[in-house]
Amino acid sequence: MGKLQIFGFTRSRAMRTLWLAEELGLDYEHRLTDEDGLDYLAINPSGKVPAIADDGLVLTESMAINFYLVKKHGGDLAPRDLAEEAKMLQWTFWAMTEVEAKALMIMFCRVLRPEEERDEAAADTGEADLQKPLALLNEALAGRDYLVADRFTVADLNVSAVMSWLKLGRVDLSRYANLTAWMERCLKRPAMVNLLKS
Ligand SMILES: N[C@@H](CCC(=O)N[C@@H](CS)C(=O)NCC(=O)O)C(=O)O
Repeated sequence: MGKLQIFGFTRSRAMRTLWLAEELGLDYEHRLTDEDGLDYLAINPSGKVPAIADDGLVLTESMAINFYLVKKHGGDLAPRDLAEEAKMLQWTFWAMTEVEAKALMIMFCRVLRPEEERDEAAADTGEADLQKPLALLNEALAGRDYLVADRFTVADLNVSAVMSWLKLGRVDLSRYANLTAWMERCLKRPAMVNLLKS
């Protein structure tokens, strides 16, 4: 049996898969796509990260990878029944479709692009558009520590990984107390903190 291989640099969407692998205590190999002798396009023809290779299975799409790994290895992060799984998928799809693209756009327009290519107006519009989804998430977290169950699950990991782009994009979250407390709870977990040190 080959060791699980996770492809993609840490500060990318590969982070959510590396984070999960750390949470699950998996024995894995972290590989970069520009590694000497590696034909990454044969693994993922889009060239994007992350991808994994596991026992002959090659899988792309960060959130599909995370559901595969958590269901394969089980434990507290995994769904315990169909209803939990459905809610975990619901929140994961929600983050990907309602938040991720805008969060990335803001991060690039405000912080990551070279100064002369930044676009504060586009970032401000994106931030205004995100107020509804952010208020919804904040409300969903009222009176609870985690999104789906009374424990940290793959839903919290997936959604907070998307939300972490907002922090990097300097989006003002100060009016969303439940959301910021939950993000702190998730993003300060030892597995994530250690990953960011590496
Ligand atoms: N929907 C994909 C998106 C993957 C993606 O766009 N990854 C970025 C890094 S965060 C990438 O590889 N970009 C390089 C490129 O577009 O060529 C997923 O969630 O895995």
